[in-house]
Amino acid sequence: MLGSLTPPIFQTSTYTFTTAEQGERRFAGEEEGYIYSRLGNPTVRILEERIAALEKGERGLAFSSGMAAVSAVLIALTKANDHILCSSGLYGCTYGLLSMMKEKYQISHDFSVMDTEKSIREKIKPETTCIYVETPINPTIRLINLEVVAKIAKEFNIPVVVDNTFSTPYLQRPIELGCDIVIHSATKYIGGHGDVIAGLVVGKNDFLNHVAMTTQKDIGGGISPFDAWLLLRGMKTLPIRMDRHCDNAEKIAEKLEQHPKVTAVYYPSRSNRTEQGIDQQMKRGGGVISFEIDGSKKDAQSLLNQLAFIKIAVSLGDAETLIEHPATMTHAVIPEEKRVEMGITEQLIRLSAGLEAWEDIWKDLNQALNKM
Ligand code: LCS
Repeated sequence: MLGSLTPPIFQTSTYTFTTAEQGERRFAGEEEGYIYSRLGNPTVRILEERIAALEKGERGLAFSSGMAAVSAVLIALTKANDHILCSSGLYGCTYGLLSMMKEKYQISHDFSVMDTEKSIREKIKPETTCIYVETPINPTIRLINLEVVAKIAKEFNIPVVVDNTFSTPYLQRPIELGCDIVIHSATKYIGGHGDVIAGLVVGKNDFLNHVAMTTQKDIGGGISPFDAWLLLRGMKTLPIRMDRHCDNAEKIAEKLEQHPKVTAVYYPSRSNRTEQGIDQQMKRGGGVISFEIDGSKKDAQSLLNQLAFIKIAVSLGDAETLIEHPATMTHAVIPEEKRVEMGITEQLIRLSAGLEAWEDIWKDLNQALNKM
């Protein structure tokens, strides 16, 4: 715009009409143009076009949080008495949303490990209107073969929604694998600097136009122009940041596997990538590693307390290395029995490798593990 390299921030809530008749035409959809920033904003529009291009979808929509994106999509895809089939592991608040939808609107859900075609098919019901998966799953880093899920979903004419937060379009593009809708908590790698809460959705024009005019417009979880601008800035460095996150995570995963106090390491390029025949799905393993320690909840907490360089914090995908205890933090809302079934034990720790020198990250983690 006016030759500006960086998109300007259109920090405006509303747009003036030259005449009352123009206002009428805009509201009637007979004339292109902005009306009100909850319905559309030029800075936000640039962000939506860029995420659609990166994910190879027709249209993008931006939201004020990842959860605003998840809820707008799930509410748009369901009505009372419908059913959602989910990966056997989801971010805690997504689980919370599904529980609320079940309690208030009788929209039921089931979980499937989705490791075989049978495990998917047997959970699909006549009232299933959506398949919702995370891969890698937060926080167990289990993977789901998206091509297999998409193939089966097509037979039943059910849309597949993929939460691509952990991978980003740099590492994995679900739409190219046959899935229908992609969601991001852009708070994570897309923003990349720990300074914004935001969500993104990409998919076909028909469905996204419907979301824009219903669950986005009327529930009102759109993004602010400034937050959109922060994401546009973050996106510019996405590939180099992702490669560094992956380099660091690969090194830390390797070191963790050799540590006597660590009983299991979950990281895509090592433990569970080739098993399911999905080498091609992710370009690299991503920046998040989960691991189990030989000890109790108290030991897990004392490990975190011993760290000096690594920050104890939820979220992921930031420049700083962050560590958390899913069972008592991000996934604490999931009832214990269900949580353990998902593989979220009290021994499980999640680490988001930052952009620092990997030696500094490992030095701190190693000294804390040794003291545990
Ligand atoms: N989807 C996934 C996979 C997530 O990890 C999160 C947040 C969300 C959706 C929701 O996004 P938000 O509304 O926070 O932008 N995950 C978090 C986590 O693991 N730690 O803190 C937040």
